Amino acid sequence: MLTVFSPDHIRHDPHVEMADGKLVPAVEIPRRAEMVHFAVLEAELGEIIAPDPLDRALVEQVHDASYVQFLESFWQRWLDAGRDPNVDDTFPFVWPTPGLRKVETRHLDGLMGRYSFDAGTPMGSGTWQAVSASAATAQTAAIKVSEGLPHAFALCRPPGHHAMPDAYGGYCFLNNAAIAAQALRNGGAETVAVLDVDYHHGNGTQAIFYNRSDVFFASIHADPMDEYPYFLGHADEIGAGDGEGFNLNLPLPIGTLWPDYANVLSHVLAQIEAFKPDAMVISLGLDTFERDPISQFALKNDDFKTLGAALGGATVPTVIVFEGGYAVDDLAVNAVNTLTGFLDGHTTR
Ligand code: Q9C
Ligand code: ZN
Repeated sequence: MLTVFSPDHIRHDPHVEMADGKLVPAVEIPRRAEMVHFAVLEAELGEIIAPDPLDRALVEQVHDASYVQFLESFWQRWLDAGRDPNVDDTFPFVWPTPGLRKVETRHLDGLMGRYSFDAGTPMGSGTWQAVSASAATAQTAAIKVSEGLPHAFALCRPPGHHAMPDAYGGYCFLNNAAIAAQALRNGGAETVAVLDVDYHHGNGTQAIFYNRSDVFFASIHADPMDEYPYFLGHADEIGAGDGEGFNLNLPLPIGTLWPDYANVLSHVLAQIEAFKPDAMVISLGLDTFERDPISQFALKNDDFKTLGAALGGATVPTVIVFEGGYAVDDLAVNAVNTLTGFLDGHTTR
């Protein structure tokens, strides 16, 4: 399997994050991607290439141009405002919730709130370099699949599935999976299915495609009644307008083990098959693992082989996009288990 990877991810290097009501050590750290990169090399999964430059027009098919401009200009604005250049972790603290106005303020604290939805996502000096390389990674993998490869692995960091059309959050800035899905559409796929198996609901991907019937979004995740992102990902969200019936959420309880997960997964895969997509994107979060430090499902190392094989059974050209997963020392084995399981299971029709 082709892997796309950029070393530029290390430019996003947060040290602390806001969680449990206080600053704690950051979990979305460079070593995550380094571990998976090393594992892919060592397992000899195939060629590893660097991404092509990011196509801004593609990004603006799934994000607002003003939001992308905010991300790109953030650090220069920070410096221009005379703020501490040695801080790696900046956080918003005020948001235009309903009743307030989404004003494009002169003040950076207003702008950060305007373009975010949580305080749990640090930004720093190199965040844009890493974010744009991560999005380019998804774009390149999708184009390779459009050009005829049966599958490709986009080793993205930072992750993307929480990123909204105009807001960052959940460690995500640009929605890599949405960019991959849109690139597959542009490359000739009439219909694309996005299957999100990260522990957390992919609120950003859902929001981006909620009114569209050409991209079917399905997600298996911890019940947002009990888990981040709380305010999206509930089972009654089925899509709207043209997109009604093209969004499927399967929330599962805290503590879910592989057998229950597997049952729901086969149901979702049957729904996706009924949709008859021309191509598929998998948002691959490895935070369903039993020892993930911020998550509460209980998949074991070997379960990821079975997960991969089930995903590979879908028989359509597939882009696998790396999302969450914070048990850093187990990311290597869990990633390779999923990818090799996928390869064992995959045949293109
Ligand atoms: N106490 C992804 O997996 N905050 N994002 C968790 C833990 C947000 C996870 C707080 C978690 C976001 C891509
Ligand atoms: Zn996650």
